[in-house]
Amino acid sequence: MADTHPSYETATGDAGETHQQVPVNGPHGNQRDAARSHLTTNQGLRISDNQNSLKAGARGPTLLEDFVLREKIFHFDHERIPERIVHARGSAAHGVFECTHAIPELTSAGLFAAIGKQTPVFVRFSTVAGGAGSVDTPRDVRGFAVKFYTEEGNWDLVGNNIPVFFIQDAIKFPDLVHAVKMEADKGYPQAASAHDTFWDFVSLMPESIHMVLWQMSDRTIPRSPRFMEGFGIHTFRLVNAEGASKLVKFHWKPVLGLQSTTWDEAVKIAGADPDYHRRDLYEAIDTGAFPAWDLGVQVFEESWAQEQPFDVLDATKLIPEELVPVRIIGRMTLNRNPDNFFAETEQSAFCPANIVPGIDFTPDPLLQGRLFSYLDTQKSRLGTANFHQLPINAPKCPMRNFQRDGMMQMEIPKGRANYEPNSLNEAGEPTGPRECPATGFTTFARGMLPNNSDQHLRARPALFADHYSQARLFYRSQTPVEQAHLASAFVFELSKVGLEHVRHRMLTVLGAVDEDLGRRVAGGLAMELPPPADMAAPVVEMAPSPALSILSHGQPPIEGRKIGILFAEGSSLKAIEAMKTAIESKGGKAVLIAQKVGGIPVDDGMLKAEGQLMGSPSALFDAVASIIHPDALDHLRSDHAVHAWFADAYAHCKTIGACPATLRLLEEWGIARDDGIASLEEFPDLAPARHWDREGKVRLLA
Ligand code: HDE
Repeated sequence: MADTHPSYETATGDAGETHQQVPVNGPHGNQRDAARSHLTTNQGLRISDNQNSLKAGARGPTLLEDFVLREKIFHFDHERIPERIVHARGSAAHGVFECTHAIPELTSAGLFAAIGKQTPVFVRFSTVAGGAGSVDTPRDVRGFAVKFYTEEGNWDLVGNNIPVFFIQDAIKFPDLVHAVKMEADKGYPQAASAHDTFWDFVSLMPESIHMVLWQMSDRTIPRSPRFMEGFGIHTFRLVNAEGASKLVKFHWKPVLGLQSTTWDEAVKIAGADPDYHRRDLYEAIDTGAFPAWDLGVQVFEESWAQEQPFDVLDATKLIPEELVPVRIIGRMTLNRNPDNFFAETEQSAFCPANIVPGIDFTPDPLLQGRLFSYLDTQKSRLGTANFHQLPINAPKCPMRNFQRDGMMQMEIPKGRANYEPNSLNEAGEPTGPRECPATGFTTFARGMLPNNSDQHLRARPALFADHYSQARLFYRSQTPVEQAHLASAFVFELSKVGLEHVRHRMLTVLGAVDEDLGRRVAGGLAMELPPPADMAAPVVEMAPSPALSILSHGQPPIEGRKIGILFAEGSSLKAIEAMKTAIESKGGKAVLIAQKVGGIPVDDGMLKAEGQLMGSPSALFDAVASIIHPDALDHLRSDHAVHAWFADAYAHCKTIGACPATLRLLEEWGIARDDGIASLEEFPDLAPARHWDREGKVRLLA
């Protein structure tokens, strides 16, 4: 009977066998829900049974005829596409960019034309080296790719969270990426630069050293994308409606401020929550705590650029903010999570060549290579030249041209006009679109930077030879705590390098950057500091730039930070609620943690935790508070997770808000009281300051 599937079919075996019951209709039996939409094949045919394949008898082989099964398995077999060759792991969000300071005198780009002008954006943050399934918190550069869906076409500002890059010329990019990815023979390490081939390569490429210093700084272990800066890196051009042009560098400044983890935290977070950044971004947006960034520009004249001791076309160099201030021109707010990770985040295709009138490229040889690479790789990743038609990539303004056909063409262009010029209008037919000399994109007639000649040479400009000045500037602009982190990061990474001569060579490079840095790293490796490496150009001393440091900006606010509150049996409900309110009234997020999540008796009823202690180590929080009853101490002190919670929070230099019973516990465990161990009353004001003076007491720093 077609309409009433029995849940079980009675199958009769050979004569003499007992009867067996064979499930034929799955766990839902013949449930029918008229309100539910119908499950269909890809051809729209309603499916009657999604639990059982079609067989020759209940115990017989599956029939080739079962097109429902074949279609389903076929599609599943092809669900994966190649992951990005770099920046494979990422997460993204939709949002809006709003112009807060119009700059029509600098650019004709419509999105900067008037205060209040809004442009939709899609932003993808990524790690670089690891595969799509790797963790969120390796030591790695982060991608910061923004697609602006402007009224004049899509503009992609495909940047990183570091303002400089490892190499000067695109021709070295495949070598760099091969060196940093898992080693070719071994297939490991995943998402890590701490191995022979990376350090072999960079120790032979002195142009990398400036970026390597940034990479060994806390910038590459960010607290989450919400607390990262972004940079367009290259020098671009702004062109106004009159055709006058200035040079520009783009900066994103997080409204919540810059914040990083410590290395030990990053390692622990990788185990406790491999999706830490992805989750952080998703949850912040989901709960209405929309992350935001200000877009700033450093604008300068070509004549100014020509007087500098560095070349603005060299992507291994930055322009200190103290030399050219960053002017804020707009704010980007991420306010909507993607509905579908694959369709949007995975299929998004960013490309530095996606540009709009009013913005143009420069001959930076790294940028020039990128202008080719992205479109090329996306054809191979997304399988067809028509990937621009995917909803996430399609411009929101009209898109019309004579490009036709190709695999997976989704549009149905009408008429015969698929070439230009044509005179089909004379036959009463549509002619199709026409070029627009007045409003269309025109490449800026390039200014003649002195190092920008018409000759075609395989050469680099003379100033590109200075690899050390800005690396030294970076190191000397850090606070002592950051310098110690940097040196310790080098020690960690180089300790993983098995090739003695590579370590030795790296020490010559570091000694050339700064003798103090070289000595610390050599000390950490128990090696002698060799003489500094030869330099292709002399070092130019530059005044320190505090803007390059994360910690010189003072105590971060509690807004947007996550605070863990530990409670146990008998804890004071009133005190917990008061703490939660104090944190949340300042814009922080309080998360209740206990040994069990289902509900624990507190002094005034039952309280449910939002996180179980074992799965919520203190590394996941910006600061921790603990509200416990003295009677719970016996039980808590025997739990290693409790000890680790406090010991890690202490070692990660976090503020600990402690009730008197917690103080007893800390004292027993030898966690000495200091300025960062606060009473419950002081805690909300002090969190999430870090107490870096502890660091030297808990770990060996280089
Ligand atoms: Fe990329 N880069 N890159 N890159 N890059 C890619 O494009 C490339 C560089 C950056 O979230 C690829 O679609 C070359 C600098 C981001 O989807 C590929 C060179 C900067 C993303 C590619 C560079 C970046 C990519 C891989 C040297 C910072 C992720 C997958 C000339 C300004 C975008 C893809 C996303 C992705 C090539 C250097 C940023 C292979 C050849 C410098 C944020 O096309």
